[in-house]
Amino acid sequence: MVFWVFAVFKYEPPSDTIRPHSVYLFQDFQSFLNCDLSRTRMVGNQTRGGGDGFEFVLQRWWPYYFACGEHNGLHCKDGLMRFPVFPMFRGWHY
Ligand SMILES: *[C@@H]1O[C@H](CO)[C@@H](O)[C@H](O)[C@H]1NC(C)=O
Ligand SMILES: [Cu+2]
Repeated sequence: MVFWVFAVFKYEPPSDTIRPHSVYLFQDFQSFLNCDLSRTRMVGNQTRGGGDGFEFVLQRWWPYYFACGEHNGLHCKDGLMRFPVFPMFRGWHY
């Protein structure tokens, strides 16, 4: 049996009134804590979150750490735009 776990990201694309956002995936928890973007991978650029957003496949049962990468981590540092994702196995449902 194959099953997929996704994180779904949805954010407004930039406009006159909306400041841009983006999604970066950290390689380690320490970088996440410090909002250190030097060891990250962009998974969603500024326009990618528009419409229905996009899905990011979580391939392993371990924590994923995401943050907005704008202004060199400022949105991350202000505490609002970073979050961990813990894929959880909730059992089989029939
Ligand atoms: C952002 O990502 C989308 C979807 O992957 C792509 O079509 C678009 O060209 C990208 N925009 C920029 C500015 O890189
Ligand atoms: Cu942001």
